[in-house]
Amino acid sequence: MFYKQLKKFPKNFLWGASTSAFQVEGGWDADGKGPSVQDALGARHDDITDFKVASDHYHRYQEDVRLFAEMGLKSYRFSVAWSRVIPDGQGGVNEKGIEFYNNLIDELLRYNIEPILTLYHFDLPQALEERGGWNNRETIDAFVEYSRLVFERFGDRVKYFLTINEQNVMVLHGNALGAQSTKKESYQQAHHMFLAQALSMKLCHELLDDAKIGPAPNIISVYPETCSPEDVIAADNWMAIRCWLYLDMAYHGEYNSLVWAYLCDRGLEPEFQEGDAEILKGAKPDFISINYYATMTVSASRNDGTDVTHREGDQQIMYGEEGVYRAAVNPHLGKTQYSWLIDPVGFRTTLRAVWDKYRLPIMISENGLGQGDELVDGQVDDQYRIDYLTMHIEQMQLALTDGVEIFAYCPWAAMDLVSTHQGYGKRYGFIYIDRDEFDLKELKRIPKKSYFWYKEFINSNS
Ligand code: BGP
Repeated sequence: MFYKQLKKFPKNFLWGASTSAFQVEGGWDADGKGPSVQDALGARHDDITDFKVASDHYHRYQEDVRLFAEMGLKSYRFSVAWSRVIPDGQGGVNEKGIEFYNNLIDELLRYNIEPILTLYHFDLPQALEERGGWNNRETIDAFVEYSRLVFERFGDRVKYFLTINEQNVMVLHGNALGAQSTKKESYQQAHHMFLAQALSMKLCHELLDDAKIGPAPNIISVYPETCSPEDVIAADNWMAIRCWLYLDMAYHGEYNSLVWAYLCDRGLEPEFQEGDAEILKGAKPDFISINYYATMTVSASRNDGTDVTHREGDQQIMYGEEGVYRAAVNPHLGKTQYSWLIDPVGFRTTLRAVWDKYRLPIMISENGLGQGDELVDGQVDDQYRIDYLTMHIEQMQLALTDGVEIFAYCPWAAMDLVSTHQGYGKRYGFIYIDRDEFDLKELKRIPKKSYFWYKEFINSNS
């Protein structure tokens, strides 16, 4: 299908950019911050960049926000480090931590940049982890208490909240993020997170009249390798397990029936306590946020013990699962330097599918290209990133023309930051931070070519 004319992005479209606390802030123990699971993970590996200093945004947020403003950002998506504001995860509040986010929010608003606040982005307070983390139902109460604090202290100025970043990635690939859980435990943890999310969304609506809140899983399209009906079913299975479960829970407050059947069949179904079903149904999101990087392609499981494979460097972390799916190669897609697939058309497909299923406005909270950018004569020529983002924005505009309601685009990342598991050399930002993996240098901020491109783009589209 083609259009003679494409729909224009609305004037108030929230062109933005994203970061997360543990990847950008540094100041890991500054002013009373408690450790998070990410700090504990860093301490276990001295061969990878740790998050102690990261991009030192904690100490340089004013300079950073000024640069965001000069880039013309209309929104900025960041996360609050739970253990910065409640060092033990539950109980005492660290006013210094609150002050940091108050200052950051005020600074953003001074430049008319809409703050978009993620409550929880991979950095559970270590104190809670030591008490069982998400296996322990007390973590649900702790999350609700923490949400209340965030809504009460920042809700007078923040209008958009995201609950949990990429819950599906934490559940499916928790090991890559430092968790060591069995599959059974992972689904019990997921159940507790669903409850925490529902309670937090409900509380947000009770406390704040104007605020909007939504989930932020990593949502993609899963293609069948061929038109064999078995491959199609495999793609459908994996799409339900990997993606729809998380949005269905946020929206319907009910387990996707296919996924529930799969969980029961394997003895992975979580334990429900009395009242859980009501809690899950007791809240609805106002919008859906998705992180999109690339699609996946799968074929039918051979069920012969060979489905599970590990493809080094592959973003899809395509392990496969006996009886469910098998990783397949998509010969139609290119890859980034880090072997992540590039599929802008899949972005449009994904946006259409999410809109069709839920009919809620969509925010894109992540999308971007990680590359080992180089600083040459004081400049970074990241034309590849401009090309990547341009292709995705074109497809987003097509989706908009298809009728999908989209209101925000916040590519990853506003500035260079530490990758979740591939160090500082893998850069995503519009702003280069001059540091190496281990040599912090002066952490100078240097706008890349993509910074000037995005500035021009936002300027002519708003
Ligand atoms: C998403 C995470 C982000 C970010 C991004 C890039 O899954 O929400 O925190 O890290 O992916 O991934 P990576 O850092 O592994 O390259």
